[in-house]
Amino acid sequence: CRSLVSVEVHLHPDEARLALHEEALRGLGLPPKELSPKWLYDERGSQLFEDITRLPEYYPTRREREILRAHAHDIARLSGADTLIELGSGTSEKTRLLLGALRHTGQLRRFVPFDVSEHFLRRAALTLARDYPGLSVHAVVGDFERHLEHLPRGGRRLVAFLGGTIGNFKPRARARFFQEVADSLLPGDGLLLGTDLLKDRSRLFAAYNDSAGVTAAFNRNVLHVLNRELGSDFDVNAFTHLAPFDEEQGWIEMRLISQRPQVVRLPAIRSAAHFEAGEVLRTEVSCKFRPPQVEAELFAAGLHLAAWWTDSARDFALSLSFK
Ligand code: AVJ
Repeated sequence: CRSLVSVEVHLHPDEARLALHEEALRGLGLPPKELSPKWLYDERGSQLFEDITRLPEYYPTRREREILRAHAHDIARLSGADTLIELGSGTSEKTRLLLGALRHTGQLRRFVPFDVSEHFLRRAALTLARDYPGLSVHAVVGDFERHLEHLPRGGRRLVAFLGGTIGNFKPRARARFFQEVADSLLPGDGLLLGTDLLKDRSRLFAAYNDSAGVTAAFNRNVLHVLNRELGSDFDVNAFTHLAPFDEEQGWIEMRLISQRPQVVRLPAIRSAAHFEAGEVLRTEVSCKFRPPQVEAELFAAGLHLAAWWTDSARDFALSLSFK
């Protein structure tokens, strides 16, 4: 049978490595030191994140799934989409709930997974094309902070950005991202956005400081990534994990804390990083939202809220907005 799978590449491995080099040079030179959460997701990091989603303390994945199970058909009907574009397409389970509902409307034609990992995308694309006969799968390899202009055109499109990954952007980058999404959409196209909501601080804390230490391993893994990609010599065991909630910023901040003074060599960028005892390296922020704030930020970018769903505990929310 004719294959309906195609792949379009806007981000090559060399470019990704160069981006990491530039980022590391900038971020490790800052006070306070920081890295982009992007580098958390090598193969082992992606596996550890999968493990996180199954932890008893980590509620977002389960809550979002609950919402999608209950409302995928409403989403499909309201969106009227024939094309589903998934940014940072994670596990295909949530994708399948949406594809199933969109297929049910009879309009589904195309699925566009958009992700940085070509390897991962190819695998997902082939599996989904096999499981949804007649669906054309067009994978796009890119960074959704830089390559949104390459979203395929045509048809009525629904862009899904799930999991609460929007929380990884700080406010300015978030506004820029919403604007870029809005600019790449046409009237009638929609954005399905997953946002984690503000809640009891002890539950927030527990979700990012789990008792089994999986999040700690996930966080520390970024140092292995740097050692591999930069030829650096981070002593991974000399850093501990802590992810406090910052009340002022409204975000969880993942930190690696140097347990002793140390100098880390960074050969690939001909540099070195000095850490004092107790010094913090920030590896991720994860913003938590109030619904009216999300609506206002979407509106500021020209995206109009059409519907809003939460789970039974109001832990997490999905919003559907249109250009
Ligand atoms: C994948 C970005 C949604 O912020 O909750 C999980 C990543 N970090 N535990 C999140 C994460 C620590 C996750 N996102």
